Amino acid sequence: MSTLFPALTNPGEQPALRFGDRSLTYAELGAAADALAVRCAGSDRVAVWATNSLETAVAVVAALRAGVAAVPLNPKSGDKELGHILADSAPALVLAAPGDELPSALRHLERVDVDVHAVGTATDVQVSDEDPALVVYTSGTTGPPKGAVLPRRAIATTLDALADAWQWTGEDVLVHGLPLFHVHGLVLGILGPLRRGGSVRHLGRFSTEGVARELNDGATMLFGVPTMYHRIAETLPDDPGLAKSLARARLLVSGSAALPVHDHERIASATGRRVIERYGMTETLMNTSVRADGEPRAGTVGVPLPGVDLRLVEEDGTPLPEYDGESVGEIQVRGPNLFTEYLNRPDATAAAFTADGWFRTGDMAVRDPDGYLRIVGRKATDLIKSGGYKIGAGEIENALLEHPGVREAAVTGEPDPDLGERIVAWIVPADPQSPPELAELADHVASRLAPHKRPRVVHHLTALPRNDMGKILKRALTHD
Ligand code: MCA
Ligand code: AMP
Repeated sequence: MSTLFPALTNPGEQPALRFGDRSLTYAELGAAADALAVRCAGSDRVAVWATNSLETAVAVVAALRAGVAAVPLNPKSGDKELGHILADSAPALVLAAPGDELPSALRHLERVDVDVHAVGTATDVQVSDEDPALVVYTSGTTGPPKGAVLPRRAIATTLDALADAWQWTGEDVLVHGLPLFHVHGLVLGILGPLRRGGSVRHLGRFSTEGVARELNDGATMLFGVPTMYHRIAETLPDDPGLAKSLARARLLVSGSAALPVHDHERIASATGRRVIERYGMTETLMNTSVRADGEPRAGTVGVPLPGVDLRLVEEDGTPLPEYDGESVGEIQVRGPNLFTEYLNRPDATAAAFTADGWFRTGDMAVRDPDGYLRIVGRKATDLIKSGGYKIGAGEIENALLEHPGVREAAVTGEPDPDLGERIVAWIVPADPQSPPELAELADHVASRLAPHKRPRVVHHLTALPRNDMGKILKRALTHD
């Protein structure tokens, strides 16, 4: 396959990456990645301690240059989540920034410090399009997260399709503050600019001030989850400077969850600019987008990207022919943007596809007469999207049940203006006289799984509503 990063073939002094006051040119990135690639070579997989740093970007590029799959780890993962990911993905090494303290779950692994100023030379590595590039862990409705194996082909294809849809070139300068252990922040937000030969400025952590500063200083594109655009919309009335800087951007892109129409409209009326949405999934990378040369219509995720086959199907799998803005079906996709498998989970991989090779997204949508897709819901009620993170109710329920004060637990999502949905825990305490409180349960889940999976609300009940078969009736869980 041709290289994933043409700009690293004969790299020059143009900027590639900037995190705060630290930056690398393409020449520096190539040299550092090549030095590190030698250490990765020959492994199947390497873990990357994916802090929001230059080191993470260099580590992932190095693994890709070595033809080795990178497994990005959320540095806030708790013991249980980390233990699962390490046992499942069995990385040969962990790549981390010098000085970063790693938790004990990682201490059995050989650690290689990422030196962003090292100087190596490219070695000849045989790689094919189908070789795994990344293994990204993603939550399901039950059980621990599954590792989606993303081949090099999928990454190249999705980024080139987005380049077509967004007129994305090496002239673009992207700003974002997304985490680097998921597809949005890593594949779109770091590998995207590098494939185009452009540059990215990462904010370290999202802030409206950081966005305004970079857009005023030459950044052309902003990527964010809806929570970030919601915070921008909330800030705009008191911050005319923010409106001016957003008006300068060539493209404002939202994804990972639905951006409410109210936030779309508030941003458009304050800045004169419309946010465009694209729709993707860890397993499929990007499927649809509003195009830069198309009509930016609030509440839609646009049209299928080049190379993506997309259909809506009824419950029984019959394709829906309608483009009427009303008929709801499950989105199924096919194309070179798809993952190959869930690592070590042939059962889950098989269940995710139809017999004729379509991937079942679980997202429900309608199609407008001109092909624009509108997502209207999700098949599984046990999947929660909070702050753009996908979180499985079952995983949190299992963690809650490991708390000594919890006898029974059920988890649901409820609407939240900032996070989209917030996690709600319904608990039957072991001792009704001293039920475990929210802070304690939140800490318990945060330290086992990850902070974004912690419940934000807890209700104490004397029993969970169940049907005759003993199954919890989540729809009966309402608070009055
Ligand atoms: C709070 N914190 C805690 C606890 N409580 N830590 C430990 N234990 C606790 N009990 C910490 C949190 O870790 C966080 O730290 C800080 O307090 C604030 O917490 P929180 O309110 O949860 O965070 P936030 O600042 O409100 O986060 C909002 C956010 C975030 C920045 C929008 O949700 C985010 O980054 N979302 C992006 C998700 C994403 O990239 N999804 C893409 C996947 P600290 O602030 O230091 O972290 S989807 C995807 O990839 C597909 C392909 C797609 O379509 O894009
Ligand atoms: P993840 O599994 O974390 O990769 O999240 C993928 C899911 O995020 C999809 O299945 C959708 O439910 C949701 N999603 C991503 N982008 C959008 C969007 N623009 N609008 C609505 N939902 C989205």
